Parts: sequence; C-alpha cells; structure tokens
Amino acid sequence: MSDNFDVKLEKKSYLPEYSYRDNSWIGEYEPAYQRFLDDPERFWSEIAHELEWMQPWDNVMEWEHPYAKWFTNAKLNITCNCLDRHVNGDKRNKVALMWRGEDELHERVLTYRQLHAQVMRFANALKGLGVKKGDAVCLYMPFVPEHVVAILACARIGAVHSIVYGGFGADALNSRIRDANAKVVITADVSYRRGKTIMLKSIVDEAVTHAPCVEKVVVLKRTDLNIELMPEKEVDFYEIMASADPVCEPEVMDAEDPLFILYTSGTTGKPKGIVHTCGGYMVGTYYTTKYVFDMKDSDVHWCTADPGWITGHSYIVYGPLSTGATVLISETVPDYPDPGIWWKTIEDIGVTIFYTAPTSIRMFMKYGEEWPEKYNLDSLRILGSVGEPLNPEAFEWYYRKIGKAKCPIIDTWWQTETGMHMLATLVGDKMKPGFTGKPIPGVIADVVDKDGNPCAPGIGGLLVIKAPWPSMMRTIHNDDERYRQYWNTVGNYYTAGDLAVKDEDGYIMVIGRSDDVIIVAGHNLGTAEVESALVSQEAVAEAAVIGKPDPVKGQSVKAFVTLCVGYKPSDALKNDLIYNVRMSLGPIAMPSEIEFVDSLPKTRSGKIMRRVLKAKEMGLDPGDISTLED
Ligand code: 6R9
Repeated sequence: MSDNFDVKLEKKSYLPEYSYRDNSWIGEYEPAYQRFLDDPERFWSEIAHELEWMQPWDNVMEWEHPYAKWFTNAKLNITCNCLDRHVNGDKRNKVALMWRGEDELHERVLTYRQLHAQVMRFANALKGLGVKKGDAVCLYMPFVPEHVVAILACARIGAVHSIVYGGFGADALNSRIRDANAKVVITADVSYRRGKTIMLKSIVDEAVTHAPCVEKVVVLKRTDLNIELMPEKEVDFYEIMASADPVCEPEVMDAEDPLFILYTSGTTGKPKGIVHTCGGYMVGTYYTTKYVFDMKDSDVHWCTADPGWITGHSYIVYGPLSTGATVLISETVPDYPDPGIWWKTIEDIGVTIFYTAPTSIRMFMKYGEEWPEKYNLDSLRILGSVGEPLNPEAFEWYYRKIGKAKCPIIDTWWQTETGMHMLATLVGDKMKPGFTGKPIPGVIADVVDKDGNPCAPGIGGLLVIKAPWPSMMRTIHNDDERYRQYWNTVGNYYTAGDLAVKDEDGYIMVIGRSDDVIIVAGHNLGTAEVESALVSQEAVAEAAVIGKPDPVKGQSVKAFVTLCVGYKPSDALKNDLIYNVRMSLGPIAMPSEIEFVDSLPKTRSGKIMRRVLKAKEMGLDPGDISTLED
C-alpha cells in the first residue's frame, strides 16, 4: 500500500421515523462507550454477570500479546444460558425456534422446553457414539431444526463442532473434516434447494472415504427414500435419540475451552479454521444481540444466513437463544418459488428483526419493488445488514422499500474471527449510507496507516482493533502462526485485512479488502468505492473491480458488471458508465475497461471473489476455490 489514499465521503445522513430504543440496559452510545473506556473489565463483567456460570472467574481478562484469556478459570456451559436458564425461568413455553421449509406447508415450532429436551437427548446419543469433551464433530446438514439441536448437543457435552455449509462439495467437506479431525459427521439424507432434492448423504459418503478420522456418521432421514445405512458405521438420527437418556447434565466447560471451529469464507485466500471458546464467545454474542439488535422479549428474529457461516452461529443460534428470543429459521432461498418468498414469510410470521446481506438486497433490487409491495411488512422494526459494504443505493432501497423509512438500518461490520459485531450503527443513531457506523461500546477500532498511525478523516487506511474483546478468535486450528500474523502486522493491533475510512463523526466506511486494493499512479483505491459508483447507475445490478498491470500507471481498473433487467450491453453504455465514475470519483478511479458478465464469482455466503476474476484475467491459478458458488 502506498500512502496516498483519499476517499470521497458523502455527507447524507438519516434518522428513521422509528428510532426508539430502550436505554434501560447499557444506555446511550456516548455514555456507554465512556463507561467502557473508563473501566473495560467492569464493563464486560457487568454484562457477563447477567449470564449463568457454574463458577465465577478470577480475572475478566489476561493478555499476553497476542493471546488473550477471558473470564479466567470460570466454568460454564453455553447451553445452560441458551436453554436451561429460560426453561427454569419464565420462558419454558415460549417459542424458541420456528422453522419453514421451502414452502409454507412445511413448518415446525419448538418451544424452549422442547428444544432443551431434544438437545439433551441428542447429546446423550452422541455420548453413546463415544463422543467426548474436546472431540470434534462435523455437521453437514440442511437448515432444519435438527441442525440447531445437533449444534447445541455438541456444546452440551463439550464436543467441538465444525459446521460445514450444506452447499459445499465432497472435496471441501473432506478437507474440513480432516483438518478438524472430526470423529463423527452429522448429516441428512437430503436437502432441498429451489425445489430440487440434493442427495446430501452421497456427498458425505464420498467425503468420508478418505477421512479415516471419522468413526460414525449420523443420518437424519427426511424422506421415505429409506437410504440404507452401513451397519456399525452409520446410524439413524432419531433412532439413536429414541434410545438415549432424556436428561443430560451439561459438561463443565472452562471459559477458555474451545466451543467450535469454523472455516472462513476464503474471499482472499485459503479458508482458515477459526477457533472460538466458550466463555468469551457467549458474552460477546449475548451482548451484541441484546444491544445492537435491541432484542426484546416480543421480538421475532430472522437472520437469513445459514448456520454454516459465522453469522448463523452468532445471530441465529448462540446470541438470540442466549437472550431467550424467538428465532425464525428457514430453508428458503430468496427467489424461489418467486422473489416474494421472503417478504411473504415476514408477513406470515410477523418478523420484527430482519438481518440479511447486501448481495440479497441487490438481488431484490434487480427484481424490482413490486415484489415486496405485495406484502404487509409492518411488523418489521429493525433491519440489519452484514457481509459486504452496503452501498448507498442498496441502503436507500432497503430503507425505503422494506423499512418504509421507519426502521433503522443496522449495518454491522465484523468477521468470523471477531465472533461478534464490532462496528455498527445503533438503533436511534444517525445513519449514514455507505458507512457501517462506529465501534460499539466494548470495541476500540481505528483506521491507521501501515505504521499504525491514525489516519485523518477522509484518508483511507487499514481497519484495526486496538484492544482484545471477549469473542475474539483464540487461534487458527493447526496454524497458530497465521493467528499471530493478525496481531503482528500493524503495530500491536489486530489487523482485520479490510481497508476503511473515517469521517469527522468517527463513522467508519469499509472500502474493501486490503488484498484487493488497486493502486493507480500511486493512489490507493478501495474496491467498494468504485463498485458503489458503478452500482449507483440505473443500468448496473452488481459490479466488481480489479487492478490490472499497467505500464504507465502501475495498475488500471477493470470492472466486471452485471446489468439490471431491461438493459443490454453496448459500447455506448460502457462509455456512460466510465464517464459517470469519472464524474463522481475523478480520473484515478475511472475504469479503463468494462466487461459485461451474466454473474460474478461469489462465495457461497454471497461475497464477491475478486481474486478469481483477477486470476482469470491474468491467466493465473486462482488458488483455493473451494468456497466458490459455481
Ligand atoms: C460476518 C462476516 C468478514 C469480511 C470482513 C469484511 C466483510 C462483513 C461487513 C463487511 C462491509 C459490513 N464485511 N460485514 N464489509 N460492511 N457490514 O461476514 O464474516 O464471512 O468472516 O467475512 O466480510 O470484508 O472482513 P466473514
């Protein structure tokens, strides 16, 4: 990265009509943040005290660069906070999970009592297979209630879960099983996607053939296909549950015992097995669910992610259940059987908090507002976004067409590695399209140059976190050296690998991954800025930009563009697009080449993989593409 990095900042900001937040808990942003700065350990310990522990901690935090321990020597089991606490309290018969399949004829509901009972039984069933505390269990499942049961059952007995998204192929599954050294794999006969039946079990068959660590495969039968199970090795989910003991005492876990391993999305490199621990992760996800989403007892929370991503771990399972929320889970994709399915679901169920990704929002924009207009979305009170920069056009659309200008848009920046939300615009705060927001109380974030000095407002740099937080990853499985790099790249800070810029109010805008930065004539360009300028044009649905070697400028910008329905590629359109980027960002950012494409390469979690475009353009090997969608 060179030092030259000016970013154009728009000055627009909004306050939604609805901006009420209940400040009885942590309080308003400024005083809460100040309280945190005055005494970080007290801040976190007050939050942790709201949860149940089997034994209190000696110290809130112990830090020996780059290793942190949180809530030292405390004992707990996260499932006691997600289940027992509610069952023994006033939420025994509250709905914990509502599930919808690909159509509304397939629905299931589990109360906290029912979920608790199933988790205990399945936990005992896993024990019966020989799974012990510290063993790794791989989950490769469709998004059905049993998936959540299996996750919590692992946590109940102290097994380390490693969830692999059910859309991955056999090779990707195999490498993740072997890296985690999984003893048991939990799967299902089939999953459904866009009306098609996917034979999940056959993919597992292939994946475990070359994974000698796997002793047992648990199969959830969803169909009457009655697939045959291999005696000794393969067992039926409900059969082993039926013969298991109904009561499973929670395993006593140390706060620093691992809770799970999760592989990153791999937008910029080979996926890494991120390790999270029990205590800190519990506190971080509980706190952010309650504070950032302003979660109330009456809320119905719908996060459209899959449990295979960190967003599913933190904001479908552990965060919402630890707050005792009602959680909607759904096997649907956004546009099947039609692009109205999610809006219909919100209307039917009465979803109040909706959390999705910019890639979905941009897809809905492409289909047009007539789809959400068919449904009554009045139940919504909070809209969240995560995964990529929410470009101002997508923000506007989400805010007006879905939130009807009354719901705050809570953009949340965080990572698999951070475990919890780090930057966000909070309910009741001014929203600035394009900006994620400020570090939440508990987080010290900044934008710095490569020597670690803070950048002035408007000057882009590296996004860093300056102090440890409870739900930070503790290591990378089998690769601690890579873990240390996160904390040893810029000063003693945690480097997120993202580029960002701050404005005068301390709002942070993420402008791309640092691996994707384009340097034109000594000026750094974040990919998000140029892409956002392209997407702001009516014809453009999505855009991805890369840097290409240029004899004069070092690099030049090449843009890949998908068009909205009704637009056709032409040279005139190309020139228009280039001209408009030039007008909004200046000649440096002007693409020298535009290629119209039907779709962009994305990870299965919906993030654009620019390195794949770049490799293809340069005729190079794209590296690890196990997370690529197509
Ligand atoms: C939660 C999750 C992390 C990377 C991160 C950044 C991008 C996530 C964002 C965002 C801009 C946001 N990212 N949220 N960029 N605005 N609100 O997505 O985790 O899969 O590990 O990806 O995603 O680049 O570094 P993960």
